[in-house]
Amino acid sequence: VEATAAAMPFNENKAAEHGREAALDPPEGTQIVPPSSLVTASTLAESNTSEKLGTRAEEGANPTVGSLDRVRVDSSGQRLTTNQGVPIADNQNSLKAGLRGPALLKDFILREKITHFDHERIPERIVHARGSGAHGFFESYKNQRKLTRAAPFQEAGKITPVFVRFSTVAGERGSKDTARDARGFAVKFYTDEGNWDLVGNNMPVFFIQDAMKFPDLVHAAKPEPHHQMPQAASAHDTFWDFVSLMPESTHMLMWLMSDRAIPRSYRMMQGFGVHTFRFVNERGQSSFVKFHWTPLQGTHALLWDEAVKISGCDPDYHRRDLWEAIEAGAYPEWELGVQIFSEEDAERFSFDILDATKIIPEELVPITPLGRMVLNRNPDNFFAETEQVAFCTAHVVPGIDFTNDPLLAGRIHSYVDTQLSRLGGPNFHEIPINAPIAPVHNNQRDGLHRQAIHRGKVSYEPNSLGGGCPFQAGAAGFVSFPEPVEQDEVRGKPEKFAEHFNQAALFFNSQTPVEQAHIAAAFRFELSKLTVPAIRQRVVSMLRNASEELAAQVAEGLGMPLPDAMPRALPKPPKAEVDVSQPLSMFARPGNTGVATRKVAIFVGDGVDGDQVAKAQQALLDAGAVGRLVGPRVGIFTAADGSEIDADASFENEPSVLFDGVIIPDGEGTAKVWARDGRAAEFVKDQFRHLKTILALGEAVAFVEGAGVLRDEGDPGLLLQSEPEDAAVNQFLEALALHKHFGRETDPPML
Ligand code: HDE
Repeated sequence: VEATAAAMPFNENKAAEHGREAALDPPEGTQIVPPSSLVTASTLAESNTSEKLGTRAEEGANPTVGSLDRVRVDSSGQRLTTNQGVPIADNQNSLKAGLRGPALLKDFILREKITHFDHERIPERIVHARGSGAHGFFESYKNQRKLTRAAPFQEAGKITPVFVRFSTVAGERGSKDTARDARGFAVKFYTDEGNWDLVGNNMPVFFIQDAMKFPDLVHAAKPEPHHQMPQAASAHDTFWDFVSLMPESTHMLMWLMSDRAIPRSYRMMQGFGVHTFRFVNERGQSSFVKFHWTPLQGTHALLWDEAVKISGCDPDYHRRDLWEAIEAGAYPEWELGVQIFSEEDAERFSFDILDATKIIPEELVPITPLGRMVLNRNPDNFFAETEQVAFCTAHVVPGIDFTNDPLLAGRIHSYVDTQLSRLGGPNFHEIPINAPIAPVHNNQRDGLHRQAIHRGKVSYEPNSLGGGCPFQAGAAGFVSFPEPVEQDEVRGKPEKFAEHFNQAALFFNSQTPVEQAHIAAAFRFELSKLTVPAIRQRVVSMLRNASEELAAQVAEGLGMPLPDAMPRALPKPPKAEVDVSQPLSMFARPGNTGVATRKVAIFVGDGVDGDQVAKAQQALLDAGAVGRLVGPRVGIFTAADGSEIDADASFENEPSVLFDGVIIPDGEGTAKVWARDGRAAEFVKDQFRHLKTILALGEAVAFVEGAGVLRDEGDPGLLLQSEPEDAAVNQFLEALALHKHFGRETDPPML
């Protein structure tokens, strides 16, 4: 039977659940063949054409598939069983003493089912609880042996499987995707010399310089402990109280108040390793590196009002976006690059390269591209993969090593430690998503949930009974970079760590006026939520050291006098090398994927011009964009030419904020119906307010203007054509590729 809903129109067995006859002879469950599109373990294995070494990547190929195959479960055509493999006769009724009698304790089937259910949840991550993952691969452009002996970079074209998890930081596991927050960008490389985790963020700096302050930061940022509010938001007293007492956070606050904190998509964010790491080559020579991921899709953001509304109508906005793009074959791609520099370079910089609140401007050290990462497969199971994946900064491979960044030191401890309670013991490396594809041999034994069955009687080294195996790898193994250490043991910070504002200024001064205005508005919003005026004052006084202009705007926006500037830790700060760095603006990276994956609403209703709808739909499809037919309700409408149009979305279930643009066709009286529908007018208003591309044709023009849209011939995103032009849809696509039309933006918004 084919797997359509029609094949199982209703539950045939329902009647047979009742009465004594049924209890003694339960019927077999209905079964259907799963849809052919369902990807099974065997079809995936067939598509696994990539080898680990020396091959070029192929679209759709994924080398992790083979290794996870052994644990995949595909239940199609299978009987229901207990965890012991015992077939279950009846999955509807518990065992009772008589049809109306008490349930019995000996019902091991009910007890097993409920007991397992009771323990389905594991503790969520203390930070980065909300996330989404995907599989893919990394492909090295060149052999980089001179630079590093790290396995992924040893051959041109070498493929290394990866699993990536993107996340917000502060919110709980079920919180909204579009919170104003940093985003995690964690990549697990399954290299043939073991797993390497590059656990980064979408911002290149951090709030604090020393791991000692991390629990304080997180306690301040999380919902306040007395009433557990607000969820997934930094706009509250404790967060701003803490950061305003920690001036080193100023630079990160600039990033956090910028549009980087409300990305349009996980696919449209940069990623950064944040700390300085080392590359070490075969000869043991080391260079310092900073890791950068650059999205081919460009860096794009939402507006704050849009983010707020999306959090209501689709809290899974980023998760859905990533999932749908991969399902549609529009595989997101990033280039991995590194800034490479020496110990001597580092000494010359005005800042300390061990200070995670500092970037290295690209003008000082340009980015060298190393390879590309493509995400081409969604997980089979969210819990098994995305929830149980355990990233650890301690997971490095030969060729990659740490530096003395004191924040990194704390992380090297924290990530392994937190998995012990989150994943319930020391064997979390055996969970399939965490297991390396490189073989694992050592004398660690036992512990909760051990999967491996170690053979033989030897679990120590040296041994003679096991032939000395597993034997130590010597120079072929991980050799720590021999960094000389000769200093007093102290609790303290180097002098250069005391300069807190140069790079906050650099960031602000490198933004376009549009981005600067958004930063000022974000500070205004966040600080307006505080209940303690003194905290507001402290933040603004801190901002004065980064930008007088910004501080003045924020103070004005809050209706408060400008406070004195915060005293600096370093009265005479060193001069910064650069005052402006253009790559720090999001506009520096428009991307090269055009309108692909952009979502467009095409309004429909009775009497709509069916030809215009069909042409718009086809043009969007051809351009790789996603067109949805949105009507006053879902279902069938009759177009002016008598044809039937099936709306798959409605003004109610897919409001404006879920679309990047709208096409409103002509029709016979259709626009009059829309004009009386408050939801349609709201839709158009929000499209306009959120700087999106609007194409209105024929009688729809009057409707759009009536909804409050301000006609402006100079606005490239406002295409109002009473006499529709032949090229209308192409003009729309060109405007859509610009993402947003910032020339339209005013504060407050005008309609
Ligand atoms: Fe994390 N961080 N972090 N962090 N972090 C965690 O590990 C921690 C920091 C980052 O998708 C935890 O497995 C300390 C910087 C990401 O599973 C925990 C310090 C950066 C993820 C932890 C930092 C990050 C985490 C919670 C300061 C950017 C999500 C659950 C010393 C470079 C990974 C877990 C995923 C997760 C500790 C600061 C990125 C508690 C102690 C800086 C992307 O171990």
